[in-house]
Amino acid sequence: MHMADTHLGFRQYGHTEREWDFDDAFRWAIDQAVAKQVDFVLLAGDLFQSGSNLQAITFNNTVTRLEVLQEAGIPCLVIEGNHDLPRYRAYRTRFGWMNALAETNRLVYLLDVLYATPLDAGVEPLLACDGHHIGHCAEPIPGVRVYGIGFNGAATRTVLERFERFIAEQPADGPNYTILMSHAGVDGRTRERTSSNVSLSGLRGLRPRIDYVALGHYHMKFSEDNWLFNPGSLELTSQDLAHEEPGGVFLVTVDTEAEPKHRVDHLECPRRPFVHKAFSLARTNGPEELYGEIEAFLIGERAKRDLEDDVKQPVLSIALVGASRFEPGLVDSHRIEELGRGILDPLLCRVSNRALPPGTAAFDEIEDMSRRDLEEQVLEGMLESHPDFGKDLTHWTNATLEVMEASLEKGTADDICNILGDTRAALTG
Ligand SMILES: [Mn+2]
Repeated sequence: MHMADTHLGFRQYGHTEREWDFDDAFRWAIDQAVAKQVDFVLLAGDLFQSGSNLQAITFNNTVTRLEVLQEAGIPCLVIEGNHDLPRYRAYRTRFGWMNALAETNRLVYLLDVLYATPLDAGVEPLLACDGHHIGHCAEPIPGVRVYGIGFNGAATRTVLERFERFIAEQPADGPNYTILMSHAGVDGRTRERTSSNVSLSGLRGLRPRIDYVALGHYHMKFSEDNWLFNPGSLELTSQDLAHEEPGGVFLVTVDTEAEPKHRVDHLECPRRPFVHKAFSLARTNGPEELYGEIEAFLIGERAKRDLEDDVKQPVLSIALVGASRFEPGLVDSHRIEELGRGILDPLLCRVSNRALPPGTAAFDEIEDMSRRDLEEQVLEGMLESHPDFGKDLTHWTNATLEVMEASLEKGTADDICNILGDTRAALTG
């Protein structure tokens, strides 16, 4: 089983229940591992939300969960993610939480091969398992070898290049199945492009020797070429990721005689539901109309919820966005919260009023708008202030949209003249 980014101890929105949600998710994953009788578990970093501010209860609960694996005889191999780093490291050692858990036999901690020893030709990697709980690689079952490379920040690329040279020098009659577990992002998976990312092309050199790349770091689920796998965070760590496929665990079945050597199934982690909706104030005439829209939306959501048997109350978040037609400060957020609580009975209800005063074009609030709505809003903003168009704003906005569409669809000049003529005729009667 391959999992990552459990972020234990994350008290999201300052809510204690959310902290237990992350614990529930971890317990679910461990129960799956035991129920499916997996040979071993890979935990690709970010076991904890905050290694620098780890609470005793989080550490204790984690130990309790890991002991379930231990009792079932399932080794758990781990690397250190950026969130796992302790506040201080003892001088010249890298002693952190993973060491602490490894020294008490709860985990097998894989240190970067490149750390302790300069990776020159002929270096023997230190093998963990069978009493040693810290090493550069481990063979949790015969014929399967797992290397670990934790979070390396800006050095990620260099470290992987060195690892590629190292692995190429290993004897060819090595293990039957080799896994590289690493905590790094992948280029192209989010809008950001950081130095701690890897690129698929940059990893190509590892392909002849590595059968499975077990990643963690990014919180959405993805895989590439049936070779590189990222399971996604178990619980939802950010509202921004709510539209992504939910994370969970990969169950990997290996048959080295077959081609390909593995079959990989993803199990989705049961999560607390999130209900999020952005309301644009650009097409609402006043607060009362807005409350009505929100109420209708919430009633619709409740109807959907009644059909599902979610045990957990949802997290509800309502955002007010767009360039408002009225003073956005007139909206009573408490009233919206009361509507939310009364209709959906959520765990918590977050209302954020990010709407802009009339006459401002709101370019930052476009995430939840369709292209058509956005274009309409921008055009309205431009035409509104013009003396010739402001009076019949809706007409001219629609006409402009039609002209845009006609030109995009390679309409002729005559088509465009006809649209303008029809608009004028409609206005002058
Ligand atoms: Mn993470």
